[in-house]
Amino acid sequence: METGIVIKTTGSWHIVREGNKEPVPCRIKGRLRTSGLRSTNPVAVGDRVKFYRLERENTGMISEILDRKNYIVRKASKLSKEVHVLAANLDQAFLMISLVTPRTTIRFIDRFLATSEAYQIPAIIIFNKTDIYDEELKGEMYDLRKMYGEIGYESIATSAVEKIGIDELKEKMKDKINLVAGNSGVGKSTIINTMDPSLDLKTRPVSELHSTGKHTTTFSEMFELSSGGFIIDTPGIKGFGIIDMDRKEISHFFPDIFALSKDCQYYNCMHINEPNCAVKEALQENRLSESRYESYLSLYFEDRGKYRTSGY
Ligand SMILES: Nc1nc2c(ncn2[C@@H]2O[C@H](COP(=O)(O)OP(=O)(O)OP(=O)(O)O)[C@@H](O)[C@H]2O)c(=O)[nH]1
Ligand SMILES: [Mg+2]
Ligand SMILES: [Zn+2]
Repeated sequence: METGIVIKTTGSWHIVREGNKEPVPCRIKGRLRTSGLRSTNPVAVGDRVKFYRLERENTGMISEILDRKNYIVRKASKLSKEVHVLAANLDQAFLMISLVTPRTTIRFIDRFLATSEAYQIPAIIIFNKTDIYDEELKGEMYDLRKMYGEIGYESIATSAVEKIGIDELKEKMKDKINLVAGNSGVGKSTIINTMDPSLDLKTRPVSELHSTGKHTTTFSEMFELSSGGFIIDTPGIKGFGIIDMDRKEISHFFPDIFALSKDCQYYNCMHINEPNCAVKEALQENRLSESRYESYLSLYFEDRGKYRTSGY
């Protein structure tokens, strides 16, 4: 029995890599013990597995999934209660966004950040395509980086075209397992190619994305970077719902709101319309960003459909 790491999964085949040996396509042996998570995929990229090689063919069988240090999920579909595990055993998650072509919504950013808080995975925001931001968008990026920086989120500004921020990314990803997620077309695969041209990942103009409606990257896959560390390229995410999160807990995953809430009159204040709510006071005094509060509300009222937002 050998222990390896899943670097790609496509349907019933899971590609397992062990050290520097040639990766082996594996199937799953029987029913695996799972963590009780209702997920559409039993094995995810980043999973550490026990497997054995089948003699004649160059394939293998996975017999066990080792306990996950962590994982990150997205909803399998808008209405489904099932989740899709995007990746497991991550050191950090990069959310790549763009302010134009395509524009990532603030709501989407906050959902991603709250999800990574819930799963205790450090998140870093990448602002890509800065070469096509006009003065107004540059100003907006400045404000957003400042706002998120004050909450404690690091961010990096990049351009694959002008090769900006690439060394900074390499440095941040060194010796770690890194996830890169974000909407389709923001440039995830392109930036990875810029960091390591030998990977030669498939990329496609955003204009073509609209005509086919399909993502260019269709399966998550882990690569070793020549500059050190591993990177997981993922297909563009549309929905990013928070799963199995008690409504009362949502504010715990907004560090800025959570910090303020200790001064609310009621220990169980939901910061909606309770008296002497320190969160609402901070909002009125511009000590809490309106967009953050709105993102909180949109998650809080999600089930009721009241604040359901479009765009993802
Ligand atoms: N101007 C500009 N274009 C970029 C930049 N990075 C990527 N692009 C372009 O954006 C388009 C989409 O890039 P991809 O790398 O395929 O996007 P992706 O995020 O991997 O998309 P999916 O695989 O569908 O999730 C391509 O035409 C890239 O050339 C950038 O920094 N500046
Ligand atoms: Mg891609
Ligand atoms: Zn409150």
